[in-house]
Amino acid sequence: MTVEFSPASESQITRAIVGEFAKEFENYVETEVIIVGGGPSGLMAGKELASKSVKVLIIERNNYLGGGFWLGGFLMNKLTVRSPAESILDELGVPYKEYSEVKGLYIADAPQACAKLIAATCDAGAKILNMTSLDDVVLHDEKVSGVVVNWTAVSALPREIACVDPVSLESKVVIDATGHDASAVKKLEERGLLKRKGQGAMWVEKSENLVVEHTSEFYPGLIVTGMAVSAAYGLPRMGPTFGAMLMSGKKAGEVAIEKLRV
Ligand code: 48H
Repeated sequence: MTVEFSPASESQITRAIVGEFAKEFENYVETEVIIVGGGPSGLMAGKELASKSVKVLIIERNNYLGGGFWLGGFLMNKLTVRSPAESILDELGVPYKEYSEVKGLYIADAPQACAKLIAATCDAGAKILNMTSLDDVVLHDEKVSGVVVNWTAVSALPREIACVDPVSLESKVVIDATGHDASAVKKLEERGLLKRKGQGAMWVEKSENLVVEHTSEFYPGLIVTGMAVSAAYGLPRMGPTFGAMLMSGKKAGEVAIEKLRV
């Protein structure tokens, strides 16, 4: 097979990347919602918001999206959700089956589920900044009004050459979807503005309902979702099952939309 690719020079390819990135970045320096963390809860929140035409940017410190959603648990790539969260797998078009031993416990292939969630979030129109880490929050009149970010690579530099100042991005609402770390919440705690209760011990029967129930504005301008909810409110953990992450992300999107309407 012979293939003739259309002509383009090296410099034209570089210009295409730099030009498009800079244009998009400039456009999202001020946005409606910033989501920190591109795991299952953050992606789901991004999908929910973008599908309702909200201008939303997801900031992810890794070069890949998906967080813990690529693996079901214990390095095994089968993931589980409990009813009623299979409705979200339906929404995403993820094939799954009911586990033969337990009614209402569903299993899917994690790579397929994660890829479908990422695709759905991008298709809905959410924009992504990869390799970008939360450095701080923007705080105006006791309200979170954006984030301070830096390239993730900067934190890997030796201290003596790491004088790279971060930049700020403004938004009406910030969603902390950074998982167990609850990184944005932590920034407020460091200033004595609130206290994280810290994630509780494992109790799957209780935890998933509680995480979805507590998905809310934890501090003016800052909504928590996913495992950041457990860390903020001191709720039990659920281990390797993802229904609450997906449903909490969807709810965080809904809570943000309500806030934007006020
Ligand atoms: C930019 C950041 C920063 C930062 C982190 O860990 P995640 O998958 O989080 P959730 O809450 O969507 O899902 C949690 C789930 O994966 C899990 O761990 C469960 C269900 N555990 C239960 C249990 O009992 O243990 O994704 C968080 C994302 C990741 O992609 C991080 O790289 C990213 O946030 N992130 N991005 N700046 N400071 N901190």
